[in-house]
Amino acid sequence: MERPLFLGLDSSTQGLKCTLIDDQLQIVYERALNFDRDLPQFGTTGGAHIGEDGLTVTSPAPMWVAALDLLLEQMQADGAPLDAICAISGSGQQHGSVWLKDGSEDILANLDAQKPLGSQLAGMFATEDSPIWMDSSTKEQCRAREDALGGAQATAALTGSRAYERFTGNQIAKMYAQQPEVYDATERICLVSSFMATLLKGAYAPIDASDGSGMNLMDIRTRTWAPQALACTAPDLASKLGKIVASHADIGTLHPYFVSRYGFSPRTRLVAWSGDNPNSLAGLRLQEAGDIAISMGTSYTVFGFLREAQPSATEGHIFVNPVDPDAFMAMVCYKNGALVRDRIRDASADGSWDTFSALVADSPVGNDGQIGFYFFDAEITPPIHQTGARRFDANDKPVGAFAPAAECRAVVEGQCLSMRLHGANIGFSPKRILATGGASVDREMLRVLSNVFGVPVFIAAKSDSASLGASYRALHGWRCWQEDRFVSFGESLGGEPPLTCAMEPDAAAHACYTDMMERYANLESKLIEEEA
Ligand code: XUL
Repeated sequence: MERPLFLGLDSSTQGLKCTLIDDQLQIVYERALNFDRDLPQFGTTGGAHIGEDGLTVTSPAPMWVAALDLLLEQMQADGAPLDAICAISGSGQQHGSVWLKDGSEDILANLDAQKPLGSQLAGMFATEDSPIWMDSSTKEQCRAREDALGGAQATAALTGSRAYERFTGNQIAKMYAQQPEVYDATERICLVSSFMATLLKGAYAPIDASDGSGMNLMDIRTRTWAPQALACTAPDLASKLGKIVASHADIGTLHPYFVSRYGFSPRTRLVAWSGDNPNSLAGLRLQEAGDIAISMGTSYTVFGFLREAQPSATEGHIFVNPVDPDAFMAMVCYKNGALVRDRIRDASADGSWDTFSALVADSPVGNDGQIGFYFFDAEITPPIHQTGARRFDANDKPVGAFAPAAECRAVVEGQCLSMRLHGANIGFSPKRILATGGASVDREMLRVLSNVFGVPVFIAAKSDSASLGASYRALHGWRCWQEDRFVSFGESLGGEPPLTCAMEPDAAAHACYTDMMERYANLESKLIEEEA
Protein backbone atom coordinates (compact mmCIF):
# COMPACT_ATOMS: atom_id res chain seq x y z
CA MET A 1 0.00 0.00 0.00
CA GLU A 2 1.14 3.54 -0.72
CA ARG A 3 2.31 5.58 2.27
CA PRO A 4 -0.28 8.12 3.51
CA LEU A 5 0.62 11.66 2.47
CA PHE A 6 -0.06 15.04 4.07
CA LEU A 7 -0.23 18.32 2.21
CA GLY A 8 0.76 21.72 3.57
CA LEU A 9 -0.05 24.84 1.55
CA ASP A 10 1.40 28.25 2.34
CA SER A 11 -0.31 31.40 1.09
CA SER A 12 2.32 34.02 1.85
CA THR A 13 2.44 37.66 0.77
CA GLN A 14 4.52 36.81 -2.30
CA GLY A 15 3.14 33.50 -3.47
CA LEU A 16 1.57 30.11 -2.89
CA LYS A 17 3.64 27.07 -2.05
CA CYS A 18 3.00 23.43 -1.27
CA THR A 19 4.91 20.78 0.65
CA LEU A 20 3.84 17.16 0.51
CA ILE A 21 5.21 14.80 3.17
CA ASP A 22 4.76 11.13 3.98
CA ASP A 23 4.03 9.74 7.45
CA GLN A 24 7.79 9.51 8.12
CA LEU A 25 7.98 13.30 7.55
CA GLN A 26 9.96 12.89 4.34
CA ILE A 27 9.24 15.59 1.76
CA VAL A 28 8.00 13.87 -1.40
CA TYR A 29 7.06 16.92 -3.47
CA GLU A 30 7.34 20.72 -3.32
CA ARG A 31 6.29 23.46 -5.69
CA ALA A 32 5.86 27.23 -5.44
CA LEU A 33 4.38 29.97 -7.51
CA ASN A 34 4.98 33.68 -7.33
CA PHE A 35 2.08 36.11 -7.61
CA ASP A 36 3.92 38.91 -9.47
CA ARG A 37 5.54 36.55 -11.96
CA ASP A 38 2.91 33.84 -12.45
CA LEU A 39 -0.28 35.89 -12.15
CA PRO A 40 0.78 39.21 -13.75
CA GLN A 41 -2.83 40.08 -14.60
CA PHE A 42 -3.32 41.18 -10.97
CA GLY A 43 -0.57 43.82 -11.25
CA THR A 44 0.92 43.26 -7.80
CA THR A 45 4.34 44.18 -6.49
CA GLY A 46 5.51 41.67 -3.92
CA GLY A 47 1.96 40.31 -3.97
CA ALA A 48 0.45 43.63 -2.89
CA HIS A 49 -0.98 46.95 -4.04
CA ILE A 50 0.28 49.99 -2.16
CA GLY A 51 -2.21 52.85 -1.89
CA GLU A 52 -1.53 56.48 -2.80
CA ASP A 53 -1.24 57.41 0.88
CA GLY A 54 1.65 54.94 1.20
CA LEU A 55 -0.06 53.47 4.27
CA THR A 56 -2.93 51.47 2.82
CA VAL A 57 -1.79 48.10 1.53
CA THR A 58 -4.10 45.50 0.00
CA SER A 59 -3.96 42.35 -2.09
CA PRO A 60 -6.56 41.37 -4.71
CA ALA A 61 -8.49 38.47 -3.14
CA PRO A 62 -9.31 36.87 -6.55
CA MET A 63 -5.54 36.43 -7.00
CA TRP A 64 -5.50 33.91 -4.16
CA VAL A 65 -8.31 31.95 -5.86
CA ALA A 66 -6.46 31.97 -9.20
CA ALA A 67 -3.29 30.88 -7.42
CA LEU A 68 -5.01 27.82 -5.96
CA ASP A 69 -6.30 26.87 -9.43
CA LEU A 70 -2.84 27.28 -10.93
CA LEU A 71 -0.89 25.46 -8.23
CA LEU A 72 -3.25 22.47 -8.28
CA GLU A 73 -3.01 22.33 -12.09
CA GLN A 74 0.78 22.32 -11.82
CA MET A 75 0.74 19.60 -9.16
CA GLN A 76 -1.51 17.47 -11.33
CA ALA A 77 0.67 18.07 -14.40
CA ASP A 78 3.75 17.05 -12.37
CA GLY A 79 2.04 13.77 -11.47
CA ALA A 80 2.02 14.55 -7.71
CA PRO A 81 0.16 11.66 -6.01
CA LEU A 82 -2.88 13.71 -5.04
CA ASP A 83 -5.04 10.61 -4.49
CA ALA A 84 -2.76 9.42 -1.65
CA ILE A 85 -3.24 12.60 0.42
CA CYS A 86 -5.06 11.91 3.71
CA ALA A 87 -5.24 15.46 5.02
CA ILE A 88 -4.53 19.05 4.00
CA SER A 89 -3.74 22.02 6.18
CA GLY A 90 -2.26 25.39 5.44
CA SER A 91 -0.56 28.60 6.40
CA GLY A 92 -1.65 32.13 5.54
CA GLN A 93 0.03 35.51 5.93
CA GLN A 94 -1.34 36.81 9.22
CA HIS A 95 -3.89 39.58 9.82
CA GLY A 96 -5.19 39.97 6.22
CA SER A 97 -8.97 39.82 5.75
CA VAL A 98 -11.24 38.57 2.95
CA TRP A 99 -14.75 39.98 2.67
CA LEU A 100 -17.41 37.60 1.34
CA LYS A 101 -20.88 38.72 0.27
CA ASP A 102 -24.20 37.35 1.39
CA GLY A 103 -24.86 34.11 -0.49
CA SER A 104 -21.21 33.15 -1.02
CA GLU A 105 -21.74 29.78 0.62
CA ASP A 106 -24.34 28.90 -2.03
CA ILE A 107 -21.87 29.73 -4.78
CA LEU A 108 -19.23 27.58 -3.06
CA ALA A 109 -21.62 24.66 -2.60
CA ASN A 110 -22.45 24.55 -6.31
CA LEU A 111 -18.99 24.58 -7.89
CA ASP A 112 -18.79 23.06 -11.38
CA ALA A 113 -15.74 20.82 -11.75
CA GLN A 114 -15.54 21.59 -15.48
CA LYS A 115 -14.63 25.23 -14.82
CA PRO A 116 -11.76 26.90 -12.94
CA LEU A 117 -12.52 28.33 -9.48
CA GLY A 118 -11.67 31.89 -10.47
CA SER A 119 -14.47 32.40 -13.00
CA GLN A 120 -17.07 30.84 -10.69
CA LEU A 121 -16.18 32.85 -7.58
CA ALA A 122 -15.73 36.26 -9.21
CA GLY A 123 -18.97 37.62 -7.75
CA MET A 124 -18.27 36.49 -4.20
CA PHE A 125 -16.33 39.43 -2.78
CA ALA A 126 -17.89 42.41 -0.98
CA THR A 127 -14.57 44.06 -1.81
CA GLU A 128 -11.78 42.53 -3.87
CA ASP A 129 -9.19 44.66 -2.07
CA SER A 130 -8.19 42.68 0.99
CA PRO A 131 -6.30 44.67 3.61
CA ILE A 132 -3.06 42.83 4.50
CA TRP A 133 -0.44 42.90 7.26
CA MET A 134 1.68 45.56 5.52
CA ASP A 135 -1.10 48.12 6.02
CA SER A 136 -0.46 50.84 8.59
CA SER A 137 -3.44 53.11 7.98
CA THR A 138 -5.49 52.45 11.14
CA LYS A 139 -3.80 54.63 13.77
CA GLU A 140 -7.13 56.24 14.67
CA GLN A 141 -8.88 52.87 15.12
CA CYS A 142 -6.02 51.60 17.28
CA ARG A 143 -6.27 54.58 19.58
CA ALA A 144 -10.06 54.12 19.84
CA ARG A 145 -9.64 50.41 20.66
CA GLU A 146 -7.13 51.04 23.44
CA ASP A 147 -9.34 53.82 24.87
CA ALA A 148 -12.38 51.52 24.83
CA LEU A 149 -10.56 48.57 26.38
CA GLY A 150 -8.80 50.50 29.16
CA GLY A 151 -5.39 51.19 27.65
CA ALA A 152 -2.60 49.40 25.82
CA GLN A 153 -1.76 46.99 28.66
CA ALA A 154 -5.43 46.05 29.15
CA THR A 155 -5.77 45.46 25.39
CA ALA A 156 -2.69 43.23 25.45
CA ALA A 157 -3.87 41.36 28.55
CA LEU A 158 -7.18 40.56 26.83
CA THR A 159 -6.15 39.95 23.20
CA GLY A 160 -2.43 39.10 23.46
CA SER A 161 -1.14 42.34 21.88
CA ARG A 162 -1.74 46.06 22.25
CA ALA A 163 -3.66 47.54 19.30
CA TYR A 164 -1.55 47.19 16.15
CA GLU A 165 -2.44 48.86 12.86
CA ARG A 166 -2.18 45.65 10.83
CA PHE A 167 -4.29 43.58 13.24
CA THR A 168 -7.60 42.54 11.67
CA GLY A 169 -9.95 44.11 14.23
CA ASN A 170 -8.56 47.56 13.49
CA GLN A 171 -8.84 46.93 9.76
CA ILE A 172 -12.48 45.91 10.25
CA ALA A 173 -13.18 49.06 12.28
CA LYS A 174 -11.70 51.14 9.46
CA MET A 175 -13.79 49.32 6.82
CA TYR A 176 -16.95 49.94 8.85
CA ALA A 177 -16.09 53.64 9.27
CA GLN A 178 -14.97 54.34 5.71
CA GLN A 179 -16.84 51.83 3.53
CA PRO A 180 -19.98 50.90 5.48
CA GLU A 181 -21.59 49.55 2.29
CA VAL A 182 -18.85 46.89 2.08
CA TYR A 183 -19.30 46.01 5.73
CA ASP A 184 -23.08 45.73 5.34
CA ALA A 185 -22.84 43.56 2.21
CA THR A 186 -20.48 41.12 3.97
CA GLU A 187 -21.78 37.84 5.33
CA ARG A 188 -18.38 36.42 6.35
CA ILE A 189 -15.03 38.02 7.14
CA CYS A 190 -12.25 35.44 6.75
CA LEU A 191 -8.55 35.63 7.54
CA VAL A 192 -6.34 34.70 4.57
CA SER A 193 -5.85 31.33 6.28
CA SER A 194 -9.55 30.58 6.83
CA PHE A 195 -10.37 31.90 3.34
CA MET A 196 -8.08 29.35 1.68
CA ALA A 197 -9.61 26.64 3.89
CA THR A 198 -13.05 27.91 2.83
CA LEU A 199 -12.17 27.35 -0.83
CA LEU A 200 -11.07 23.77 -0.14
CA LYS A 201 -14.12 23.03 1.99
CA GLY A 202 -16.61 24.71 -0.32
CA ALA A 203 -18.23 26.22 2.78
CA TYR A 204 -17.19 28.80 5.38
CA ALA A 205 -14.24 27.43 7.35
CA PRO A 206 -13.65 28.51 10.96
CA ILE A 207 -10.76 30.71 12.10
CA ASP A 208 -8.20 28.83 14.24
CA ALA A 209 -7.30 30.13 17.68
CA SER A 210 -3.66 30.76 16.82
CA ASP A 211 -4.23 32.98 13.76
CA GLY A 212 -7.32 34.38 15.51
CA SER A 213 -4.91 35.79 18.13
CA GLY A 214 -3.65 38.29 15.53
CA MET A 215 -6.89 40.24 15.36
CA ASN A 216 -7.13 42.20 18.64
CA LEU A 217 -10.60 40.61 18.90
CA MET A 218 -10.10 37.28 20.67
CA ASP A 219 -9.71 36.61 24.38
CA ILE A 220 -6.46 34.63 24.34
CA ARG A 221 -7.37 32.78 27.54
CA THR A 222 -10.88 31.59 26.67
CA ARG A 223 -10.06 31.29 22.93
CA THR A 224 -13.43 32.91 22.11
CA TRP A 225 -14.34 36.32 20.69
CA ALA A 226 -14.09 38.96 23.43
CA PRO A 227 -17.48 40.76 23.44
CA GLN A 228 -15.95 44.09 24.54
CA ALA A 229 -13.37 43.89 21.73
CA LEU A 230 -16.08 43.17 19.13
CA ALA A 231 -18.31 45.94 20.50
CA CYS A 232 -15.69 48.65 19.92
CA THR A 233 -15.07 47.44 16.34
CA ALA A 234 -18.35 47.27 14.38
CA PRO A 235 -21.96 46.14 14.97
CA ASP A 236 -23.12 42.52 14.60
CA LEU A 237 -19.56 41.35 14.13
CA ALA A 238 -19.74 37.93 15.85
CA SER A 239 -21.97 36.42 13.17
CA LYS A 240 -19.69 37.69 10.39
CA LEU A 241 -16.64 36.08 12.02
CA GLY A 242 -18.05 32.63 12.66
CA LYS A 243 -16.55 30.13 15.09
CA ILE A 244 -13.04 29.78 16.47
CA VAL A 245 -11.57 26.26 16.58
CA ALA A 246 -8.34 24.75 17.91
CA SER A 247 -5.55 24.75 15.34
CA HIS A 248 -5.43 20.94 15.16
CA ALA A 249 -9.21 20.69 14.57
CA ASP A 250 -10.57 18.62 11.72
CA ILE A 251 -12.88 20.95 9.77
CA GLY A 252 -14.47 18.50 7.35
CA THR A 253 -13.77 16.88 4.00
CA LEU A 254 -12.39 18.32 0.81
CA HIS A 255 -15.12 19.61 -1.54
CA PRO A 256 -16.05 17.16 -4.37
CA TYR A 257 -14.95 19.84 -6.87
CA PHE A 258 -11.29 19.02 -6.10
CA VAL A 259 -11.96 15.28 -6.21
CA SER A 260 -13.50 15.46 -9.71
CA ARG A 261 -11.22 18.10 -11.16
CA TYR A 262 -7.82 17.09 -9.75
CA GLY A 263 -8.18 13.48 -8.60
CA PHE A 264 -7.95 13.92 -4.82
CA SER A 265 -9.44 11.14 -2.70
CA PRO A 266 -13.06 11.83 -1.64
CA ARG A 267 -11.94 10.95 1.91
CA THR A 268 -9.34 13.77 2.14
CA ARG A 269 -9.72 15.52 5.51
CA LEU A 270 -9.15 19.21 6.07
CA VAL A 271 -7.36 20.49 9.17
CA ALA A 272 -7.82 24.14 10.20
CA TRP A 273 -5.40 26.54 8.55
CA SER A 274 -3.33 28.92 10.66
CA GLY A 275 -1.01 31.92 10.32
CA ASP A 276 2.50 31.75 8.87
CA ASN A 277 4.29 32.45 12.14
CA PRO A 278 2.34 29.75 14.01
CA ASN A 279 3.07 27.36 11.14
CA SER A 280 6.77 28.21 11.33
CA LEU A 281 6.73 27.24 15.00
CA ALA A 282 5.22 23.91 13.95
CA GLY A 283 7.67 23.56 11.05
CA LEU A 284 10.65 24.01 13.36
CA ARG A 285 9.01 21.56 15.77
CA LEU A 286 9.16 23.81 18.81
CA GLN A 287 7.08 21.59 20.98
CA GLU A 288 7.81 22.34 24.61
CA ALA A 289 8.30 25.30 26.93
CA GLY A 290 11.88 26.54 26.62
CA ASP A 291 12.08 25.92 22.86
CA ILE A 292 12.68 29.18 21.04
CA ALA A 293 13.64 29.98 17.47
CA ILE A 294 15.51 33.03 16.27
CA SER A 295 15.05 33.82 12.62
CA MET A 296 17.80 36.17 11.47
CA GLY A 297 16.88 37.45 8.03
CA THR A 298 16.25 40.98 6.79
CA SER A 299 14.35 41.48 10.00
CA TYR A 300 14.84 39.33 13.08
CA THR A 301 12.04 37.40 14.77
CA VAL A 302 12.30 35.65 18.12
CA PHE A 303 9.45 33.25 18.71
CA GLY A 304 8.81 30.28 20.88
CA PHE A 305 6.65 28.00 22.94
CA LEU A 306 5.21 29.31 26.22
CA ARG A 307 3.12 27.59 28.88
CA GLU A 308 2.05 30.84 30.54
CA ALA A 309 1.17 34.04 28.73
CA GLN A 310 2.69 37.33 29.86
CA PRO A 311 1.26 39.85 27.37
CA SER A 312 3.04 43.18 27.17
CA ALA A 313 1.90 46.61 26.03
CA THR A 314 5.37 47.47 24.84
CA GLU A 315 6.64 44.45 23.02
CA GLY A 316 5.73 41.38 21.10
CA HIS A 317 2.65 39.34 20.60
CA ILE A 318 1.12 36.42 22.41
CA PHE A 319 -0.74 33.93 20.23
CA VAL A 320 -2.49 30.73 21.22
CA ASN A 321 -0.10 27.88 20.46
CA PRO A 322 -0.77 26.15 17.12
CA VAL A 323 0.35 22.68 18.24
CA ASP A 324 -0.85 22.62 21.87
CA PRO A 325 -4.29 24.19 22.41
CA ASP A 326 -3.61 24.86 26.12
CA ALA A 327 -0.31 26.64 25.56
CA PHE A 328 0.82 29.89 23.95
CA MET A 329 3.48 31.14 21.63
CA ALA A 330 5.14 34.53 21.72
CA MET A 331 6.83 36.52 19.04
CA VAL A 332 9.09 39.56 19.16
CA CYS A 333 9.96 41.32 15.88
CA TYR A 334 12.93 43.55 15.04
CA LYS A 335 13.35 45.63 11.91
CA ASN A 336 17.07 46.31 12.24
CA GLY A 337 18.46 42.86 11.50
CA ALA A 338 20.61 41.97 8.50
CA LEU A 339 20.66 45.55 7.25
CA VAL A 340 22.65 46.71 10.28
CA ARG A 341 25.16 43.89 10.01
CA ASP A 342 25.58 44.62 6.28
CA ARG A 343 26.18 48.32 6.86
CA ILE A 344 28.72 47.79 9.62
CA ARG A 345 30.47 45.11 7.55
CA ASP A 346 30.79 47.67 4.75
CA ALA A 347 31.89 50.52 7.01
CA SER A 348 34.24 48.62 9.37
CA ALA A 349 35.17 45.30 7.73
CA ASP A 350 35.94 46.22 4.09
CA GLY A 351 32.63 44.73 2.98
CA SER A 352 33.87 41.22 3.83
CA TRP A 353 32.10 38.72 6.08
CA ASP A 354 35.40 36.93 6.72
CA THR A 355 36.95 40.15 7.99
CA PHE A 356 33.82 40.95 10.03
CA SER A 357 33.91 37.52 11.73
CA ALA A 358 37.67 37.70 12.33
CA LEU A 359 37.29 41.13 13.97
CA VAL A 360 34.55 39.80 16.25
CA ALA A 361 36.55 36.65 17.06
CA ASP A 362 39.67 38.66 17.97
CA SER A 363 37.94 41.14 20.28
CA PRO A 364 37.18 40.44 23.96
CA VAL A 365 33.88 39.01 25.23
CA GLY A 366 31.93 41.99 26.60
CA ASN A 367 33.75 44.41 24.27
CA ASP A 368 35.62 46.09 27.19
CA GLY A 369 32.26 47.41 28.37
CA GLN A 370 31.44 49.21 25.11
CA ILE A 371 27.78 49.00 24.04
CA GLY A 372 26.21 50.12 20.76
CA PHE A 373 22.63 50.58 19.51
CA TYR A 374 22.12 50.67 15.77
CA PHE A 375 18.76 51.81 14.39
CA PHE A 376 19.00 52.39 10.66
CA ASP A 377 15.24 51.89 10.28
CA ALA A 378 12.52 52.98 12.72
CA GLU A 379 12.60 50.07 15.19
CA ILE A 380 9.68 47.96 16.45
CA THR A 381 11.52 46.50 19.47
CA PRO A 382 12.24 48.72 21.34
CA PRO A 383 9.82 51.28 19.87
CA ILE A 384 12.43 53.82 18.70
CA HIS A 385 11.75 55.84 15.60
CA GLN A 386 14.85 58.05 15.57
CA THR A 387 17.42 56.50 13.32
CA GLY A 388 21.20 56.38 13.73
CA ALA A 389 23.89 54.68 15.82
CA ARG A 390 24.31 55.38 19.56
CA ARG A 391 27.55 54.23 21.17
CA PHE A 392 28.54 54.20 24.85
CA ASP A 393 31.86 53.54 26.59
CA ALA A 394 32.34 51.39 29.70
CA ASN A 395 31.16 54.32 31.89
CA ASP A 396 27.95 54.79 29.88
CA LYS A 397 29.36 57.97 28.33
CA PRO A 398 28.18 58.58 24.74
CA VAL A 399 31.01 58.32 22.22
CA GLY A 400 31.02 59.13 18.50
CA ALA A 401 32.84 56.09 17.14
CA PHE A 402 34.33 52.69 18.03
CA ALA A 403 37.43 51.07 16.57
CA PRO A 404 36.47 48.65 13.74
CA ALA A 405 36.71 45.46 15.84
CA ALA A 406 34.72 47.00 18.70
CA GLU A 407 32.13 48.25 16.22
CA CYS A 408 31.58 44.78 14.71
CA ARG A 409 31.40 43.15 18.13
CA ALA A 410 29.05 45.86 19.43
CA VAL A 411 26.56 45.07 16.65
CA VAL A 412 26.58 41.34 17.32
CA GLU A 413 26.51 41.63 21.12
CA GLY A 414 23.87 44.39 21.01
CA GLN A 415 21.51 42.32 18.85
CA CYS A 416 21.88 39.28 21.12
CA LEU A 417 21.53 41.24 24.39
CA SER A 418 18.40 42.90 23.02
CA MET A 419 16.86 39.53 22.11
CA ARG A 420 17.60 38.21 25.61
CA LEU A 421 16.14 41.34 27.27
CA HIS A 422 12.96 41.53 25.21
CA GLY A 423 12.51 37.78 25.05
CA ALA A 424 12.56 37.69 28.85
CA ASN A 425 10.07 40.58 29.00
CA ILE A 426 7.52 38.50 27.14
CA GLY A 427 8.14 35.36 29.17
CA PHE A 428 10.88 33.35 27.44
CA SER A 429 13.36 31.42 29.50
CA PRO A 430 14.94 29.34 26.77
CA LYS A 431 16.49 25.93 27.28
CA ARG A 432 17.74 25.87 23.71
CA ILE A 433 17.70 28.10 20.68
CA LEU A 434 17.05 27.12 17.10
CA ALA A 435 18.75 29.59 14.75
CA THR A 436 17.54 30.08 11.19
CA GLY A 437 17.97 32.65 8.42
CA GLY A 438 20.97 34.32 6.76
CA ALA A 439 22.96 35.38 9.84
CA SER A 440 22.73 31.87 11.32
CA VAL A 441 25.65 30.76 9.12
CA ASP A 442 27.96 33.16 11.00
CA ARG A 443 29.76 31.13 13.71
CA GLU A 444 30.63 34.25 15.73
CA MET A 445 26.98 35.32 15.77
CA LEU A 446 26.05 31.83 17.03
CA ARG A 447 28.82 31.93 19.65
CA VAL A 448 27.66 35.27 21.04
CA LEU A 449 24.01 34.13 20.92
CA SER A 450 24.82 30.97 22.87
CA ASN A 451 26.92 32.85 25.42
CA VAL A 452 24.43 35.67 25.92
CA PHE A 453 21.53 33.26 26.56
CA GLY A 454 23.68 30.58 28.23
CA VAL A 455 22.05 27.77 26.23
CA PRO A 456 23.07 25.59 23.28
CA VAL A 457 22.24 26.84 19.79
CA PHE A 458 20.95 24.44 17.14
CA ILE A 459 20.58 24.89 13.42
CA ALA A 460 17.42 23.99 11.55
CA ALA A 461 17.91 21.95 8.39
CA LYS A 462 15.24 23.98 6.59
CA SER A 463 14.58 27.61 7.42
CA ASP A 464 11.62 28.16 5.09
CA SER A 465 9.31 26.42 7.52
CA ALA A 466 5.70 27.66 7.11
CA SER A 467 4.53 25.23 4.44
CA LEU A 468 6.46 22.37 6.05
CA GLY A 469 4.78 23.31 9.34
CA ALA A 470 1.40 23.20 7.60
CA SER A 471 2.12 19.66 6.37
CA TYR A 472 3.12 18.62 9.93
CA ARG A 473 -0.09 20.16 11.25
CA ALA A 474 -2.11 18.26 8.62
CA LEU A 475 -0.57 15.05 9.96
CA HIS A 476 -1.16 16.15 13.58
CA GLY A 477 -4.80 17.10 13.00
CA TRP A 478 -5.42 13.89 11.10
CA ARG A 479 -3.95 11.74 13.92
CA CYS A 480 -6.17 13.53 16.47
CA TRP A 481 -9.21 13.08 14.23
CA GLN A 482 -8.49 9.40 13.57
CA GLU A 483 -8.02 8.58 17.24
CA ASP A 484 -10.80 10.91 18.34
CA ARG A 485 -8.60 12.37 21.11
CA PHE A 486 -5.82 14.94 21.44
CA VAL A 487 -2.54 13.27 20.48
CA SER A 488 0.43 15.51 21.26
CA PHE A 489 2.24 17.09 18.31
CA GLY A 490 5.51 15.40 19.35
CA GLU A 491 3.88 11.98 19.52
CA SER A 492 2.14 12.51 16.16
CA LEU A 493 5.44 13.38 14.52
CA GLY A 494 7.41 10.61 16.19
CA GLY A 495 9.25 12.25 19.09
CA GLU A 496 12.22 14.60 19.12
CA PRO A 497 13.18 16.59 16.03
CA PRO A 498 16.59 15.77 14.55
CA LEU A 499 18.64 18.88 15.32
CA THR A 500 22.31 19.71 14.89
CA CYS A 501 23.96 21.43 17.86
CA ALA A 502 26.10 24.21 16.45
CA MET A 503 27.36 25.92 19.62
CA GLU A 504 27.56 25.25 23.36
CA PRO A 505 27.73 28.18 25.80
CA ASP A 506 30.85 29.14 27.74
CA ALA A 507 30.05 29.70 31.43
CA ALA A 508 32.48 32.61 31.97
CA ALA A 509 31.27 34.44 28.87
CA HIS A 510 27.65 33.91 29.92
CA ALA A 511 28.39 35.41 33.35
CA CYS A 512 29.99 38.43 31.69
CA TYR A 513 26.86 39.02 29.56
CA THR A 514 24.57 38.55 32.54
CA ASP A 515 26.49 41.38 34.25
CA MET A 516 26.13 43.53 31.14
CA MET A 517 22.34 43.05 30.88
CA GLU A 518 21.46 45.67 33.50
CA ARG A 519 23.61 48.34 31.87
CA TYR A 520 22.23 47.45 28.46
CA ALA A 521 18.63 47.68 29.72
CA ASN A 522 19.27 51.03 31.44
CA LEU A 523 20.90 52.55 28.39
CA GLU A 524 18.04 51.32 26.21
CA SER A 525 15.46 52.80 28.63
CA LYS A 526 17.20 56.18 28.35
CA LEU A 527 16.96 56.01 24.54
CA ILE A 528 13.25 55.20 24.80
CA GLU A 529 12.73 58.11 27.22
CA GLU A 530 14.47 60.47 24.80
CA GLU A 531 11.88 59.52 22.18
CA ALA A 532 8.95 60.52 24.34
C1 XUL B 1 3.16 38.95 11.85
C2 XUL B 1 3.15 39.66 10.57
C3 XUL B 1 3.89 39.07 9.43
C4 XUL B 1 2.97 38.36 8.49
C5 XUL B 1 3.79 38.00 7.27
O1 XUL B 1 2.53 39.63 12.87
O2 XUL B 1 2.56 40.69 10.41
O3 XUL B 1 4.89 38.19 9.87
O4 XUL B 1 2.39 37.25 9.10
O5 XUL B 1 3.20 37.08 6.47
